[in-house]
Amino acid sequence: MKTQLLNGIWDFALVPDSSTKPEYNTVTTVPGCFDTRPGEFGERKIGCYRRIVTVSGGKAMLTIAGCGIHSEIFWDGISVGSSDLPYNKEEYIFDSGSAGEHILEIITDNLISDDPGEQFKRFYDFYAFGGIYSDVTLTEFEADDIRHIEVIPQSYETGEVKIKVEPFEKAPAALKISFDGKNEKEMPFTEEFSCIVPDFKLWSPEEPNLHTVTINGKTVSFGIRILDWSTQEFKLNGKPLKLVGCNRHESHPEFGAATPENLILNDLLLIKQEGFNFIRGSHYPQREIMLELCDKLGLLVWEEALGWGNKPEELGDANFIARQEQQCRNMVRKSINHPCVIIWGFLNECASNHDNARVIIAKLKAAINALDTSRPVTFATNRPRKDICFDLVDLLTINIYPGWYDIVCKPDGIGEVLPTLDEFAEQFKDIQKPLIVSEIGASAIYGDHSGYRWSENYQSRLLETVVNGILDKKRYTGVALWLFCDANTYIETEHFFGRPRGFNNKGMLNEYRKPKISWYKLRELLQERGFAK
Ligand code: ADA
Repeated sequence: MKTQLLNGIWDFALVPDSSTKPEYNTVTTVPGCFDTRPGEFGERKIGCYRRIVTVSGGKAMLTIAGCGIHSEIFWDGISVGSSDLPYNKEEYIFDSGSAGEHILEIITDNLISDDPGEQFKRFYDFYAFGGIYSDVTLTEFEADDIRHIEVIPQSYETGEVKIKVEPFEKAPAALKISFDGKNEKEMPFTEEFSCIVPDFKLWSPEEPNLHTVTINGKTVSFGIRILDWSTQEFKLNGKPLKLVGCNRHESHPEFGAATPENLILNDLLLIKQEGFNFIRGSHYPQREIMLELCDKLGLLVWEEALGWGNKPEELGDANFIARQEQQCRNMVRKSINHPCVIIWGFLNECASNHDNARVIIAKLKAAINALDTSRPVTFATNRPRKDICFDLVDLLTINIYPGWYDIVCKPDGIGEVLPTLDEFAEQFKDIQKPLIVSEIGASAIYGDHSGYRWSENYQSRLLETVVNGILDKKRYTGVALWLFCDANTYIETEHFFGRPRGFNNKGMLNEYRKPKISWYKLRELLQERGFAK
């Protein structure tokens, strides 16, 4: 098996529609978003990427770990696959032909269509970037090479794990297995087996110990930790967790969704230094480097499939449902070995007060549980007072905006925060599921210190009240504040009225990661409360 990383410089053309033939008269870099190129922001077009790839010939798998809205892949001019699942990691298997040079083209757009089955909608409150967001790799394989390995921890007391092994096309005769590169053992092929990890160390936010397993030359990293969400508490290795964190978009004005690795690292270090232990990866599958870093830094992650405010007609559309199911399967397959991922989610703020939601939510939960039952599954609701789907999922996760949207014209809405938290604690007092505020926050324009709504000080007062409230109220298992940093959003729809500068301005930092007042104040608060050092 040989894997080539195909990142770097590619030939490039941007065309307005599919009837225009690309001329490839310029270049671009992969990963990269074409609508962050000078002069192209806000353009909805088709990005055409081309490069030469040298292979030994035979079967190959191309992996694209996330790209724009609709994509099609061509090998020597012949289509080898397509995707309409933005932000998803997808694998394409094809015959690469004879040894030597071949032409690989990836055609990927940021065109938004109003077809109900589409996964990215015009009304989503984050900018739909175009381009290739993440790594592109090509793996040449033999039929009995190992394609995929899953490691599911079974016990934090014994270090037992269940391992699933998937070959490309046919089972190899034997498996050669070693943990942490030591003591290789051989056994006859089996698709699934349990074993004890030698000299195991547990993974936790405080001590994020990782192990590796190598099977027939393929290595994956994993961590041993067991989650328990069977009561109102959320436990990791038997110890209750209080989740205190923020939502984060993979977004930057200069890089779009193709954020550089170093920027991701710096964001995570900021989050960790702040005293947060939890990130909700809103609102789409996360980049692998982000999850790898969270594994190593001991940050806990909620990962979710792409969805936002989906309406009853979308929730009932057969294509929409099938694509959502596929997204959930892709996400679990991609991330199952990451100990940092502690929650699977989907359909942020869908019409969960409508019957159509019950059908799709049950299907997505089942699609995830068919692959993984070691983590809780949920969706974030923005209608907790009239939601009819709470019984279908494992957690109670609510997006609420007391003091921001949920006020009319009082001079100051911060007084709404604690009573609202009390109201939901009371509503859910008898349900044996953890209760998490998955979004809460207020907009603040960077530099506005007036103290009124939209100012940094108002946002800070609101978020401080929230964090104290969540830490004081036992019924709450956690909170993900909205939002880590300001992020590009609507410029094309009427929603721009609520999004000055074309940004969702509820960040605690601005889009260039410059702190607002809340960032400093919350750090002090989290230090006092024993979360930050
Ligand atoms: C919702 C939504 C977020 C964002 C937020 C806001 O709760 O889930 O993506 O749009 O509201 O800023 O209004």
